[in-house]
Amino acid sequence: MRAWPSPNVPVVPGDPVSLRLHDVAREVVAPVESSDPARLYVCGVTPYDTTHMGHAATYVTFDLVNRALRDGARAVTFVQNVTDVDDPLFERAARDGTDWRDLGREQIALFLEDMTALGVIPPEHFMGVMESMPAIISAVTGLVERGVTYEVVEDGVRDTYLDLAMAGGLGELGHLDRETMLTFSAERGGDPQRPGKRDPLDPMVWKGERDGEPAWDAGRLGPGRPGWHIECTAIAMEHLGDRIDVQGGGTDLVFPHHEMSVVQAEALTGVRPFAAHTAHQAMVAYDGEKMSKSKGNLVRVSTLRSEGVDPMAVRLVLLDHHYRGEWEWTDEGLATGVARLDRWRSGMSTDGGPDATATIAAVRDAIADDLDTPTALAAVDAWCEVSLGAGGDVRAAPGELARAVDALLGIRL
Ligand code: 5CA
Ligand code: ZN
Repeated sequence: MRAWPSPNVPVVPGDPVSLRLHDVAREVVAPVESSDPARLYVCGVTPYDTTHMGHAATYVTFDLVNRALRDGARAVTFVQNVTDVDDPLFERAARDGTDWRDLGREQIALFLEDMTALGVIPPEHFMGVMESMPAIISAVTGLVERGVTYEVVEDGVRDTYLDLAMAGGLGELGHLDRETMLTFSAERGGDPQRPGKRDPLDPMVWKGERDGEPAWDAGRLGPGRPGWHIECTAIAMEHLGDRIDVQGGGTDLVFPHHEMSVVQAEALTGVRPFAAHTAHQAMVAYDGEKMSKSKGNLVRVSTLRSEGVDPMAVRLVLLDHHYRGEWEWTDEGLATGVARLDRWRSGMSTDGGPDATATIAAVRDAIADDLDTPTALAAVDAWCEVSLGAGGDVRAAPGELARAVDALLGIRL
């Protein structure tokens, strides 16, 4: 489907710094290897209750990854899915007495507006499940042909599961004990209690048609719809191939979603590891709990926009927190973002200022160091402090720094 429009990304003077990013599989901060183009896959929204600050934090974080790679003159192929066919979407539509397709369309439109306002570079391939059905069916069929699936039949309905043991076993993404995996599986779309499964953790890859639910024709699989994880495996592989450089999303996806996506891809190709890096945005909280659709404790980007809050101030609030630390959205945090935006605008709209070379280098260094955005913001704050105090006589400096802040941090002044 059509993504949102691309912002203009200026070229930054000086030398780019290679990105080092935490990898949850290896539990180290390691360089993102320089394949060209770099292949970035970020799990997209399930289109209801979009776009809250947790979603926004995730997409701004991976936008920084995208920008850091591009700064090094590397092409990036960025792919993102939209889970436009899934149980939570049907449930919400049923609750609200609306059609799930209409709900999806309306929420995707809102998401595009929010991403545009936040200055996120759009994916090259922005793919819904419905439009990716041939690729998904072919991935499931591929697993069946490799003999790593089995069926569970109940009331004449035939569901297909991945046999984890035959597929090579679970990877080490989550570093979790089995009990935690079972808990997460039950909480996050799995069905560990279902009788007839070989391993309670085996994920469903194709769900046979049920009354009143949408279904697609899938040859030997029978009519039905995809399981959740196979959607991301298939969409990533269709547009990026057998390996990707960065797989991203929030920490709530580490298990089972990313783990299963990887196991499925590796079972299909035999190429390991499928994802050189897997990185996760920590959960953003509100009112003392993870901001989540199911709890309803949401602050939406669109609500703030309609209240006249500059989306760049929202982006500055998100960047004020390191992506690997959990944090809570607060009114005070927003006020800090608004004030900082004001100060940066004043500091960078002068006729001249202190030389910005070292500040630009500091911003680059901080981002390259596992996206240390608080340090990057502090470097720009310090430059503004001097600019608005003692001033400076380098005519090009304010413009240069403004362009660097635009390109590297995605803050348009
Ligand atoms: N469609 C699936 C991924 S394939 C999904 O998880 N959709 S979602 O709408 O629930 O979330 C979209 C993205 O936002 C995911 O990457 C998720 O990990 C992230 N996310 C959700 N809630 C939060 C939160 N409170 N803090 C940070 N990130 C979050
Ligand atoms: Zn996903």
